[in-house]
Amino acid sequence: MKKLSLFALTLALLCAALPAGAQETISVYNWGDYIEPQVLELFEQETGIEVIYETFETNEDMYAKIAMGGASYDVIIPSDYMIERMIQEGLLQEINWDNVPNVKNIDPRFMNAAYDPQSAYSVPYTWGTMGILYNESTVVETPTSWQTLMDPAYTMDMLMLNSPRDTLGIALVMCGHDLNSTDPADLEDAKNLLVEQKPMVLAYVVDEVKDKMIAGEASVALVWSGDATYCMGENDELNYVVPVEGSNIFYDSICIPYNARNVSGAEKFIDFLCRADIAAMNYEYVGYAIPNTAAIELLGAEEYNASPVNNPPQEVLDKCEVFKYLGDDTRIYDQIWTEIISEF
Ligand code: SPD
Repeated sequence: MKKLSLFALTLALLCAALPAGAQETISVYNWGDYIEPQVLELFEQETGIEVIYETFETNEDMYAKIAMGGASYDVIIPSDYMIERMIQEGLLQEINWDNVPNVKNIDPRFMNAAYDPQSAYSVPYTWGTMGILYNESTVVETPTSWQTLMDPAYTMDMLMLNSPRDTLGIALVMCGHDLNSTDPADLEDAKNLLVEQKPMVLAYVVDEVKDKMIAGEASVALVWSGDATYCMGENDELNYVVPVEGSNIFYDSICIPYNARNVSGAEKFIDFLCRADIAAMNYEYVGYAIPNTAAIELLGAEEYNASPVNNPPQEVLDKCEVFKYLGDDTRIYDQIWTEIISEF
């Protein structure tokens, strides 16, 4: 009897500690400026699940936080090479496709990519290229080559990306090397080029590039194509080119980390993002090309594909390469980047 009342008391105390009707939540960790805020509101209204939303600036920042294990997120949106790394390191969990029926809207050409060959861990969200965003009214001549970013005419008039893999990758291409090179001599060339370029750089930025280019604070900038689309929509004098030497093509995809707390909520959110109307609304806000065929139909495929930023010519795509995870050599990239950026 005594035992029973002790049990009843413990139960009562436990129940009192649990908030009645506790709010279901999911935590989402995404790039800055990478979702239409209304999408979050609509999801909350439709599902009753509250979204706790945090942003990061680079794949490397996001990775560090998750790999250290200090943070738990239900949904993250890394890029290709980082997904490859996180799969290898056991930092992602497989997606149960039965719970993501809207994956049917994703163009099959974007599935089973090299970074996730079985499409077990990721759902394509956006994609794009890297290139030069330039102001037609202030450039000396229309850029066609990456060498524009070494032109002293743009001293303190150019913006570079504060993102190690992106900027070093393009520096490798500028030196005539492969953008996935791990050859120490190639990387030394890339480093020397960035050191030489540094006195000409007004700032190393990520999302701030948009306000600065729209406001005419610089003539040229190394950007991701979606940000170019956004800026070109705000300022008619801006244009975008993927230089002739070739570039990076990237894919950002939605994943569930190994230590997610609300997997079923995460799947609901992923499915919501794959819905045609939601993906279309999101595209109109963020500006990045989307792999969602049903959303492109809704937006009007003809108009969507008329943009060479969304739909680059085949000869441009042929010269673009995806970043790969480089294993231990990633450390050399990190070291070089720290040396470059720390003195700025
Ligand atoms: N506003 C941030 C957009 C992020 C785009 N991702 C680019 C990934 C390049 N590897």
